[in-house]
Amino acid sequence: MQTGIPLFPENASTFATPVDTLYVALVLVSIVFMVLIAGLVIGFAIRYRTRPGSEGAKQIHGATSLELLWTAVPLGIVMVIFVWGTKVWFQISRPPAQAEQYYVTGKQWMWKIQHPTGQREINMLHVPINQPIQLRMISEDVIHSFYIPAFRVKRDVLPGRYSTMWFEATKAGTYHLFCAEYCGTKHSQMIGSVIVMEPADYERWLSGAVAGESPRDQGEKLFAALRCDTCHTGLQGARGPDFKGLWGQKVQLSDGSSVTFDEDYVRESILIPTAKTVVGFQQLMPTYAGQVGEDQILSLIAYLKSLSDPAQGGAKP
Ligand SMILES: [Cu+2]
Repeated sequence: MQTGIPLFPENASTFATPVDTLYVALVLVSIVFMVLIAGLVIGFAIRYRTRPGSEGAKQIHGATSLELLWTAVPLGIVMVIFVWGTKVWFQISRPPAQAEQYYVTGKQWMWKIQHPTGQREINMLHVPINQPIQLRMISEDVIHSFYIPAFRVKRDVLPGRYSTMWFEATKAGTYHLFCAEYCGTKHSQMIGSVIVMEPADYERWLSGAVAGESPRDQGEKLFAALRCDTCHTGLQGARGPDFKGLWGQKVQLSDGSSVTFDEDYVRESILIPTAKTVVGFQQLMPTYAGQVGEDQILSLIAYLKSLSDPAQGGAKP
């Protein structure tokens, strides 16, 4: 565990080096120009100060080559920063396909986390080293922000909308987890630890943790318990759409528009079923707002997603 406030956080993910290199480059460019400009201001003030017998300044109007120079050079510098920054940004924003999906629910004032295999923890996140991890995050109340300085990742966690973030830890150890968005009285206590472990240690930890059902299996049970399956039977003539093979597909709506069948659409349809009705179906579904929490919605999503994953017994999209 780190103590005190280090000048730089530890370098513990694949993002740390690219982010730090860009940051240091920006600081160096700023220092070079600060020294250059301040030096010239002070130097010229001394060199060209008014002295007895001096004639005063001679004004010059227009100097095309000089103007071209001081336009082109800064333009070149900011374009390099732009392209460089964009490359790093893309790297941080695009999770690899093999990333493992973890779920994070933020609430005043704690982080609730669920592993792909079902284990849950609060204010702690155990992850294996050298494995891309994707977090799907939502808040139960106000805006929070999931921040792991040692990994150089930070992302807002919003009520009513999923946000995602990914990282790959490169160094075993325990790192700070902060909420980086002021979220009320005990915001400063909304802290925790990310524990990066060797794969074998992680497996041992998983088997020692209170094993729960996987989000998918919980979702399947919930799907039956909430009686979703009475309308979404998957049979011809059912009152609700069949979900098999639907994940990630475009769905035609009754108003003529279409929507992608994804996390946000499923969540909205559970809470506000009348918002976007699939073409050919009547608006019969009641709202489940107040009956299901964000954790349960995430489980339902994991289940519906599995219906389009042949590896989990689902149909091919
Ligand atoms: Cu918070």
